[in-house]
Amino acid sequence: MTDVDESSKAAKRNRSQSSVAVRNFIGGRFTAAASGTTIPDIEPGTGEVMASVPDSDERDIENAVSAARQAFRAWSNTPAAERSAMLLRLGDLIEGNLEELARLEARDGGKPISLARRLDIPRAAANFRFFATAILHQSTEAHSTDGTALNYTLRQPVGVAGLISPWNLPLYLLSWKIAPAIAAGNTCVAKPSEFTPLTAHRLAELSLEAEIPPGVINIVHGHGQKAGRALVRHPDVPLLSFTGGTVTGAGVAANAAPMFKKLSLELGGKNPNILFADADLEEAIATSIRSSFWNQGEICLCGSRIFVERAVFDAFLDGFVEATKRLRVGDPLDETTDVGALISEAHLQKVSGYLEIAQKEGGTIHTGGKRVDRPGFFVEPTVITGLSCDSDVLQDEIFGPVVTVTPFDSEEEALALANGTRYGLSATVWTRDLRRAHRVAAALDSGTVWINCWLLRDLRVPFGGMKESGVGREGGFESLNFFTEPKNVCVKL
Ligand code: TXE
Repeated sequence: MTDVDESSKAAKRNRSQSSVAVRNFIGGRFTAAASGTTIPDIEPGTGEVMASVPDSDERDIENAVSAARQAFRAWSNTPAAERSAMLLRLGDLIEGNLEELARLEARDGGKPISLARRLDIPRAAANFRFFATAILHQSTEAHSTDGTALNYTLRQPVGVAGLISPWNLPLYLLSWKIAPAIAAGNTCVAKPSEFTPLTAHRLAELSLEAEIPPGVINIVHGHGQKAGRALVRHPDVPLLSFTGGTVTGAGVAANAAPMFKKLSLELGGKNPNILFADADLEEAIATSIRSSFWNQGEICLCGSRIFVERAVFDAFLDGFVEATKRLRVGDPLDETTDVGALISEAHLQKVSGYLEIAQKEGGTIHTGGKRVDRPGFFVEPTVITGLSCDSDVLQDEIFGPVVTVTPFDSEEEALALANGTRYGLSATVWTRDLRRAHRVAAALDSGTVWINCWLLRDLRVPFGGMKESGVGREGGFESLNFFTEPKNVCVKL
């Protein structure tokens, strides 16, 4: 028997578990939605229902906000060192349950289990540990005003934080919001994506084990248009952190605007990956395979527009297409899988629509280009050349395993092409020329620029996007600043 046979058998064993009934987590208790109804949670790798999700509405949001408000005073007055210890315990519990959480994430979101093990779950644990420590080092400023007054700044928690997270990196992005919010002394109501509720449900259980007091973390599941919208519009939620699509983000901003809520929006991207002729081609190809196809291309930081200097265009394309062909598309629970399933049938249809546009517009599809003929929502990793940069394929966030490769002749042209979208989240630049690396980094419309790497993250650095990729920054002290309100106190001497 081959290794592949063994791992697909193991994948089947991992799936033989009964379907999960997800509950809301409000004031430390698990409850059904007030409506009494549920939403089916479909497993992308099989297309079958694997769990039921509470179909929550404004009544559940009201209960959760009320529990969070009640918990706020005690929690915000808990010494930072005690809050920190609880967050560290939660980080340890995530790490201690890594295997189970990785399996849940792979089944629920369609991502390869190897990626959940390597990326999603360790980074979720790291988020709690990082903010547990960061809160102990947050400092504020003081100014003596010509000997006549002393000004100092208090950084106070805001109250109940509304946290809305997407399906592509479910626990990773949820913890990216919950950890700084509660570390800074806020309580929260989180609304995970209705497509991927399972690790959020498990996080709620782990938060009880970590002895985080009831009401500090509340989790309400359900549709964005119902539960999410009610959270955004709730008058007792003064701060919102949202990660999701640009169109949804615009709706969140519009709903929040009349109440002047503090807002952080992490939205879509259509990120350039620029390769100059002097780059290390082998390393650039290996990393570009990950930046193109990791998590099926469903990461807002994926580099879906590759621009290559003409002198090495053919060499890059040959190597890149060959490496793409070697990727194994398959069961997310299979240890040997490189590319799993897209999140839903609807999303697969959206991605397929762009493959049709590419064909209609005369693009050359070097590999991929089709749905994989098996149950679930699988699309072949696809490499396209020959499209105009005005094409929707190069302008819209496809959020699938689809990349374009386009030649350029000069640094100036590369910059114009890279900046020629409405997005500005991240960019990668490949070159050995130090001066050019810094020059291009400064000129890119992008919240993050990676030089000769991709997704190398340091939690201390600011993270967020320009243009339609979002508003505000999170990460490190940017997050702690966002989740606190600065108050100036002026004392006359
Ligand atoms: O995400 P939505 P969708 C992009 C990607 C994808 C597109 C649409 O291009 O194809 O967005 O994805 C909640 N008020 N990204 O529609 O709608 C929703 O329940 C309040 C990029 O699945 O943005 C979920 O919890 N909340 C992105 C969250 O918003 C609402 C990751 C995100 O869902 C709401 C995901 C409303 N009116 C998709 N409507 C990234 N930046 O990484 C929905 N929600």
